[in-house]
Amino acid sequence: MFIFTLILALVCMAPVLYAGQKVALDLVADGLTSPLSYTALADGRALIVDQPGFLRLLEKPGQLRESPVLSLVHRLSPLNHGGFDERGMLCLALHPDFKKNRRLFVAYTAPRRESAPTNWDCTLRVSEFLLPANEPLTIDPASEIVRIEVDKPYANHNGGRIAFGPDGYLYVGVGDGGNGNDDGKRPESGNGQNLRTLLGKILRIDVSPRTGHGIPKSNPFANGVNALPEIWAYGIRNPWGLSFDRGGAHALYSTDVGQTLWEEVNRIERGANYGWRLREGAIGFNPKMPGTPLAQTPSVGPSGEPLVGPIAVYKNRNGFKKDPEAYGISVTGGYIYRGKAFPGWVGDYVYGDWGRVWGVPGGTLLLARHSVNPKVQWPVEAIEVVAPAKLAAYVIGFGQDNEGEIYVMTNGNIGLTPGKGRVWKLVPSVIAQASTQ
Ligand SMILES: [Ca+2]
Repeated sequence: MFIFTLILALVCMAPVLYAGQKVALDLVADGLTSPLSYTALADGRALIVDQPGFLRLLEKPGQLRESPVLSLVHRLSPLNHGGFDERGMLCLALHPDFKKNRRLFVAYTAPRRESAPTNWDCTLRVSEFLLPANEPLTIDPASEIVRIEVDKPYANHNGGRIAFGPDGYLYVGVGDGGNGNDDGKRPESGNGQNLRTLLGKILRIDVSPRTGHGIPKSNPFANGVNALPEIWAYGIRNPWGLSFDRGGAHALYSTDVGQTLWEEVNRIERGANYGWRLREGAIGFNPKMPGTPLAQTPSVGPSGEPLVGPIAVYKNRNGFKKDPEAYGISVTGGYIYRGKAFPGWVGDYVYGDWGRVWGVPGGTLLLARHSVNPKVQWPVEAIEVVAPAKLAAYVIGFGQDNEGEIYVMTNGNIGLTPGKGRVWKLVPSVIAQASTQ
């Protein structure tokens, strides 16, 4: 396997094209397994979701509290610790009134529900917990209130990124159910375009009821006629990234992991169809021949509605092996930059790609430069990491602090190996070099 991987690496390693942006990475947390989300508290501490089922408290840079704030190890679906796995504890979001009500929300994969077909894999679950204010911060798992559950046919493409909007509603990204090409284990495969399933969608729910969830009246299919009322947007493959812009128009941005040829960033609008699996990126997709785009790009969905294209795309290395602008094989979503450390990035989308070659830890940081003209796609460029000398890890998530500065989460191993997970803060390369002298 190692030899095979090595050969793959040598064959595929065309140099990445760097347009000039450089960063240094300050290590702020070490000793994790697979950190997937970073959420700042008002006092400057941060809550980090570690995929095997732990919510950890970062007291300050370099100081991770040993005992977890919350353990969901015994509520997760079984995980494949030795190999690659997209299941586990996935994301955290604080209620908009968290400072007063201490309510927080966690997305994770739970065991398959009794009501799901026996050959399905697991359940994507979003639950609420209460974080009492007294120290040491600890969550009683018994405070769990299940808000929404989505049955999953396969182990991959869970989505599971969640975020509260400025409207106070909770947005939940749900993948197409997995395997590949949106085959979905359903007679009518193609979950992304099927409004009768929550798979392959961005959902919007009201978490003010005592249990479960309510449907905001302004949801596009709120009446539930011919579509499930939780749906906010559709035509999605695997939304591994979901964040609201903390400035500007507070728009919602999501990345969608591609199948073979294109990785994409979407600005998510009410009721819009983002194309999967009629399209991948901005081209027509043929599920029977994923490497060969359709001769004609579809422009409308099943009801004649227009398909909404991504705001930014880049090539997937599986389909464009020697292209220096094929930055990797799976997009990892981040944030619109509103911080101070990188004045030239304000309004741009900072994100990354998981890795350039399957099995070789080596992700890439990316910047999509905002385009003022809505008809012009945002140009994408790779950000060069100058310290450490190389990013020898998979890029698995991004976070943001109270000042709008960006954090990247990495896993040095393809599997869930304790000690391989790290959290880094993006800092200007000149400052990092000066501070080490
Ligand atoms: Ca799309």
